[in-house]
Amino acid sequence: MRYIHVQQACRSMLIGATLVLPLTLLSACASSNTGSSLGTADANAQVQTNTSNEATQQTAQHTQNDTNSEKSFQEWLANFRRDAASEGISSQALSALDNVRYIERIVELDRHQPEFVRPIWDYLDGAVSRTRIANGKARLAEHRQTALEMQQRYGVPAEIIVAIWGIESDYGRNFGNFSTLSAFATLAYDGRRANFARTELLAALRIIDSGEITADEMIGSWAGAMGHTQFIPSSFESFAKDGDGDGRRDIWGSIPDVMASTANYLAEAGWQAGEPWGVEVTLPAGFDFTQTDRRSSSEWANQGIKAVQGNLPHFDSARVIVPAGAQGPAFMVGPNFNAILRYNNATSYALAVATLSDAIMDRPGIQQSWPRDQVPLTRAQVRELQEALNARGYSVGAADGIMGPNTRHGLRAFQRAQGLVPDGFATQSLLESIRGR
Ligand SMILES: [Ca+2]
Repeated sequence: MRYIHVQQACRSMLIGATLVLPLTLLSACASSNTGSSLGTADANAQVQTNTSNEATQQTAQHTQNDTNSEKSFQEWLANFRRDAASEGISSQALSALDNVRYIERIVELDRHQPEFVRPIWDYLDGAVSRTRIANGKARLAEHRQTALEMQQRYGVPAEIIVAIWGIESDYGRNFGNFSTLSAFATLAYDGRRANFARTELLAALRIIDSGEITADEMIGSWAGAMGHTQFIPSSFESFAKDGDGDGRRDIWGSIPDVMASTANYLAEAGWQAGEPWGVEVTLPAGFDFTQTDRRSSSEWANQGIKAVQGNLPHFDSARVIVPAGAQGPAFMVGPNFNAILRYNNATSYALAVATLSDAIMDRPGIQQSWPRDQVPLTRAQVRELQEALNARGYSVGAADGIMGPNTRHGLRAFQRAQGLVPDGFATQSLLESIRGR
């Protein structure tokens, strides 16, 4: 749910600029996703220099497309309504579908892929900013009793609960203003992730049926993540908790419910009470980076791994990760890091939650430097790398432009075969070297 914050900023920009050039504006939003405020300025300049003729043509075309889409969307919705009725949704809840709209912007956002893969240090700079840390301390002070109560109940530390809140919705200041029903109806109709969205739309209607929230109050991100905790409806059904005991699980308005739901999610994801998320470590010279399996902290210590500060915590089962390769910081992460990954399966996300929680408690931040001079690969370059690895027999799956686990695994094997440090981190120089072989 990382780019919700970006999308929010862009949303107000879109409203301000009317519908003249939505696609240009959206690409500007994507560049702000890579941390560039210049993209926004460029887009504004383009809107201002756009001639009124072009604007009129584009608006006319937009309206025509909207009319066609709207007509077949209403047909789709009528079919869905019949199916939902046969699956037991009450007619009262089904009446909420009367106000559901097809939202073109959601389809555009869903189809958009940013050109650059944002480096982890760039993401962390934004996600764990000084303001975010200061606000986290203030929120923890304000809700300390509630947070400690949920820590007691679920075994998840108060500062982790607050850190998730901070990363997911900027402590509730920014959880999105899209109708969840319209978001999932649009995504289900659009078809790219139809089954997922349809399942979530049904779950959303069941939640409305339960009386815990009205359709009007059920709001969240364009992608359907709801309220302070950014739960999709199926997660809400499985994990949301009534923290204040009023009989409703209100992740939009009740901070005790928000905190209980987040803590319960992490507890269900395997959070181990009393264990840290992990620790920053130094690796010995000649460390074997192909060791991606889990070992106990004493086994890692036997290889010469040390905590950057203090002693290694005890883990029965921990991984060593180098999110920016051998030239960047290294971490030993335990089961609680994996629990955070269940909330959002991205190392950058989990590290943001972990380091924000530490900063809120005035624990030291990451000590080793990120390789900030590395120019990130574009998506096209990642695809090129994937195709090159596949062509050389390192099967990494479909070339989708995303550096996932399979790509990193194949990359490590290639690096090792070439006598390079097998850290699975893709750089421009690595791309050069694979082009040359
Ligand atoms: Ca409640």
